[in-house]
Amino acid sequence: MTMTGITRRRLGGVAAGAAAAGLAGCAAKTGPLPVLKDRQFPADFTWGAASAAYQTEGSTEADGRGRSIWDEFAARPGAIIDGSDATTACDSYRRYTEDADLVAGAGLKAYRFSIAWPRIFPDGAGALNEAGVDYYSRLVDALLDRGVSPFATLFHWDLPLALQEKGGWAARDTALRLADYAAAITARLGDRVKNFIVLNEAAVHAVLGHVLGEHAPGLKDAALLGPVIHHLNLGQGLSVAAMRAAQGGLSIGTTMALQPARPQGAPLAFWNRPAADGFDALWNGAFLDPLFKGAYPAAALAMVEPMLQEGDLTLIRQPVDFLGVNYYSPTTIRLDLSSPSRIAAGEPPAAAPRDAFGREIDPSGLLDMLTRVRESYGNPVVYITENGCSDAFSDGPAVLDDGFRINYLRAHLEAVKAAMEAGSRIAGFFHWTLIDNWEWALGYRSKFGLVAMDRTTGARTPKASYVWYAGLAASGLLDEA
Ligand code: GCO
Repeated sequence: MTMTGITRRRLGGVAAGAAAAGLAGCAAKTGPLPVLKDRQFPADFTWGAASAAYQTEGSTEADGRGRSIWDEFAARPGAIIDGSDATTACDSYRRYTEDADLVAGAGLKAYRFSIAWPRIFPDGAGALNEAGVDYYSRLVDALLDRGVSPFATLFHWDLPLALQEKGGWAARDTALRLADYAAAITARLGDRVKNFIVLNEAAVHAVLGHVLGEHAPGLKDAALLGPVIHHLNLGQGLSVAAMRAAQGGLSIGTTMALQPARPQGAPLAFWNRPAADGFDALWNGAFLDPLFKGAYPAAALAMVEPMLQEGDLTLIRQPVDFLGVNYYSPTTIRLDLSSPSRIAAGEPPAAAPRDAFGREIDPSGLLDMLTRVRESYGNPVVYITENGCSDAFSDGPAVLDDGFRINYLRAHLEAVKAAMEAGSRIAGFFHWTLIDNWEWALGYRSKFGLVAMDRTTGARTPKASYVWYAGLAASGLLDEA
């Protein structure tokens, strides 16, 4: 199965015209949002920032860390747009107390980071690397000392290379290894970390890593999609069960990249509708349905069925304490009869505003997904675990006076508030991201931070959005545009 023209950037809109769209585009919004009753978030709403190990830590050879699939992928000629790698990134492995200061300095009460599996199990399984655990233990203590709750993601795409060599997520065994790792982390950090996120955006990892070859492990084999989806889901279920068995009192969730799939030419897009529905089933339904309903959508079932073993769907349907929702933009899909999947990236409406990164800006897509989670999946507690926008592509310094980012955030927080007023149980919001970092295949050219980083010195400089977000976290009152 191929999905014509679908790339990381097109998933969030369309690449063409990104530069031309300019920063001014970030100010606009489309799609009807209901008028808010008020703009005050509850006092107990959690304001946070999010990051990921591979994008920030650097020190990829320190203290016995094993190799990850991203080390291998980034070294391939042409894999990373600017030829960079993440061996330094934000140098957070050494500068984590500065990061913790920045989180606390903005008055944020939570920090979402991920744990690098290859630091804990350098060979993917077997002997645990104490020095790797120590790093996260120190990071957790630094956060707690500053009154910040750690939210730890267990798998943010950096699989130990040794597991990939045994088949990676196409192999059922990887799901069992994830559960071992989850249990080990719970035993070591569960005394202080109360909030865990098992997977980050399994759909992105499955599709971009295994079908499109744009992310590690860089495979282009559509036949892997079913096995990878199912084993990620299975690993999640096994992990939740293992963590609960290891310790009570934890709040355990998982994070999905939820994107409404809109048929090109909507609202009269009946021709493209089946392709959009097919994409939705693979991208959203293949993860939401097994978790909350214990079943795969029909379009996904055909792919995963050969891997399904008795009891798997019960294991996957482990109750979670919350769902993490990452949202950046909707995606537009068209029917492509020349593609075996019939799914192709479409063109968003011509008038749709774009961010400087080329992604369509439409907070109504976030409201749509939050509404669907509430109405179709039993209204679980939700944290928005990522939302934010990038500067225009550039090898130069970040834009410090980033009013476009404030506008983007304000518009998406209006969607969050609208969902809450309609009954969604949304407990918090994590800005993606704290510090400009290594944006996967886009290297250092794309910058999403509240804080800029000088790549030569590592010095951190808060942007206007950092000050704005700090004000919001202090009052909980969303200002008017
Ligand atoms: C994601 C990622 C982040 C990206 C962000 C911006 O989960 O998609 O967690 O790693 O950097 O989405 O593209």
